[in-house]
Amino acid sequence: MTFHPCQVLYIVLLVAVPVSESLITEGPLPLPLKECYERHYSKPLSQVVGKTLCWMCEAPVLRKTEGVVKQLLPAQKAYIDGLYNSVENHHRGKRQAPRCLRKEYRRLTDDERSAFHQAVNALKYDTSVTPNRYDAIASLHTGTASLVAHGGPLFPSWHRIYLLMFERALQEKVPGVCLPYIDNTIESEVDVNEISHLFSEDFAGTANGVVTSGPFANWTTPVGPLTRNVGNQAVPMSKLQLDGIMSRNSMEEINEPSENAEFSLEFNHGAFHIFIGGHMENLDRASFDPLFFLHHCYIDKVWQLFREKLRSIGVDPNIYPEMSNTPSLQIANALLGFGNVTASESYSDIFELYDYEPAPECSQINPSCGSTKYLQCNTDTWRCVPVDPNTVTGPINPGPVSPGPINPGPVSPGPVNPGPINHGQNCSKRDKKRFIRSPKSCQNTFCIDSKCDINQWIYIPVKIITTRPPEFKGSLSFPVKNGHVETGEDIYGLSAYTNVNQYVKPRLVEPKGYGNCEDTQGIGQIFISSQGINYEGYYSESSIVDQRLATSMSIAYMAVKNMGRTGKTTALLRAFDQCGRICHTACKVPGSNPAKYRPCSGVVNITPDLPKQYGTSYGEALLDVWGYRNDRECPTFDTDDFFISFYCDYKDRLPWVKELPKPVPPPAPLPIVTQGCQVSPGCTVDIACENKRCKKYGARFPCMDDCSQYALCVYGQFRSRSCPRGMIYSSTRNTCVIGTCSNTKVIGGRDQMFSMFNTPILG
Ligand SMILES: [Cu+2]
Repeated sequence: MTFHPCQVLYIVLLVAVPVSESLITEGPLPLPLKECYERHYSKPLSQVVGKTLCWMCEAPVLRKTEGVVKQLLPAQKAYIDGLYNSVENHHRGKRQAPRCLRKEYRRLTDDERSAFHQAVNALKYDTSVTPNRYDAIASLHTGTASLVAHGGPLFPSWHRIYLLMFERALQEKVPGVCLPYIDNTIESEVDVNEISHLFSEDFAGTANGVVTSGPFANWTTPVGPLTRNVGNQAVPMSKLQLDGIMSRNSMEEINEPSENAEFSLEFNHGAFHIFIGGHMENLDRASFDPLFFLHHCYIDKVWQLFREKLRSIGVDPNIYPEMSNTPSLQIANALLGFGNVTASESYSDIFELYDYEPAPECSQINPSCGSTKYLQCNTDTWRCVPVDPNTVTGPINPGPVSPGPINPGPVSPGPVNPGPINHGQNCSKRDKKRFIRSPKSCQNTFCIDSKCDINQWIYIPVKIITTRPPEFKGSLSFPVKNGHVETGEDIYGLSAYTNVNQYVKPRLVEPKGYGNCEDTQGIGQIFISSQGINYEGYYSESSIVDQRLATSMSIAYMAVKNMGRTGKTTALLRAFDQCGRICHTACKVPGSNPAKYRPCSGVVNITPDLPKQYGTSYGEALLDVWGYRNDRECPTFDTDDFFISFYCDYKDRLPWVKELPKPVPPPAPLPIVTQGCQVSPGCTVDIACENKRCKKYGARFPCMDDCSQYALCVYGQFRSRSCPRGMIYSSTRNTCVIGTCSNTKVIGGRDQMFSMFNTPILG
């Protein structure tokens, strides 16, 4: 008996292939991530940029809980404790340190700037603490140690004290040196194709790729060589967003978990992390790039401005904004991990140990931005903007305003033809419309759990399906009808294909983007990433897509950890377009042939079981998709077996959670009118109320039974609040003041507060 060759193959396959699920399977979202998405589901993506929203949810909860640095070594701990004590001694008045004036990075004198760089490098190359002083400090911002620092009201104050400790460490190396800040709103004005002086030799060095120039050139970190991908994805916080934060009137409104992400300081700070990319894009790695400290110095400056605003409207910024949904690691009595300071104490003004030079500004009367070399005044907007280092000839600062508008004025009507790209002589006179956003590449560190090697990674082919974006004005391919060219809309435009229109148009809701996505001329760029859930590793990649077409497709290869022969890899896969708008994830329905796709979480589990759906190298993954049989034929498209697809189709809600059912309002209770209103077992206020209900948001009332507590009206409900230790609530001043309950007299001076560091921490 003979077998046909196909039958042989069939039998062999039957024997060789174990009954197994598909190699890649869909996993559930980690619970904290799901909860974060649910919290923000109500926010239409037409109002907040999806990428920043996702970053805020994903960055703190995804990393492996042990983090990069598992635990501080005794010598590291001693060093960190010493830095904290030095901060504490400063505000106790024991240390006569000069008060720092923190300035914009570009407004430092050359001497000040080199002193700062020298101090940072002195920490980096001081190995008296393993692996060196800089990395010992940076490792505090990793793993569980920094979970207390993100996703809640501890965000601004934890980073404030962290910056103070870093500044102390710098001063131990170069006396008198102060932290500079990078004004995010200035950097947000840079054209997408330009790089400002910030990334020149004299400042932070290399913008794209491994950092090989500038003061931090060739730095190695515990998570690979220092790397950046500047300008790939986000635009830093703009003046408009800053104004949004500053328009709020309570600490609760600008902190996480937020009702309105657009007013949240933590939400808005994320854009700069994504903008820098590389190390800065991951919370576990960010602090290994010195830009982290300059960025957070600016965030601290914004928080300080906000604290001053609250003071000016009679609200005490020292009161910790604990809310009912505050993360448990950040309740008022939680410890920060520095000294014995608690969350509620961290809001105290005793940590206001420095001043900020105002952000660079210009006006008709004073058109200088305070830097002759690096900043110039845009006389259309009267905003300070960076000088473009590549196009500058002659004097840079306008001094007396030069004649003629800086902006090109109204853009000429009609279809935009890019023509030859013109890197004009004067940066301020260029026509932005003449620039095409040039695709940028991503440099990866290939690190997994601190080991950096490309051989630890495997590649999964992924499919990217794009829809023509809503803002794309069209190509220059126009329909001709009856001999007439109709220049209204190109041949791929919505009016040209009404049969497709019905499917495509309802999806176009114009989600908010970063604003660096105009003028792609149809050349879109989709950024994809994988972030380890059961390992510490991150990979980013991008794919160029044809956005002129109503629908088009491209293939990319996503790297994740090689699970080895018996292990399992769990990772979160995400994609965003060049404006930071979310691409939805869809997974192949198991067993479907031809392949069908259904919406999925983007979490994938990968095991070494068959069928193998990955390549151990990029080349192997490519040959899974494309068949090369001989060198004369075109390669064939061999598989449509992509486990995951990204649909970049511009919907306006977070795709990975369902809207929560609206809570059913409880039946109207019978009015219970009591003499006082009991807010909590230890706090009754001297007004009548129904079920703790209150009217005026932010209104405060003293608790009659405990002088250190007060009731605060938050979203229509009274909640009891405690003053920081050593303080009592003063109903005359409507705020917490220094004093004790037995001695309600307000004691002047601040020394009273400092005893808190000597008392054991309760709770
Ligand atoms: Cu942080």
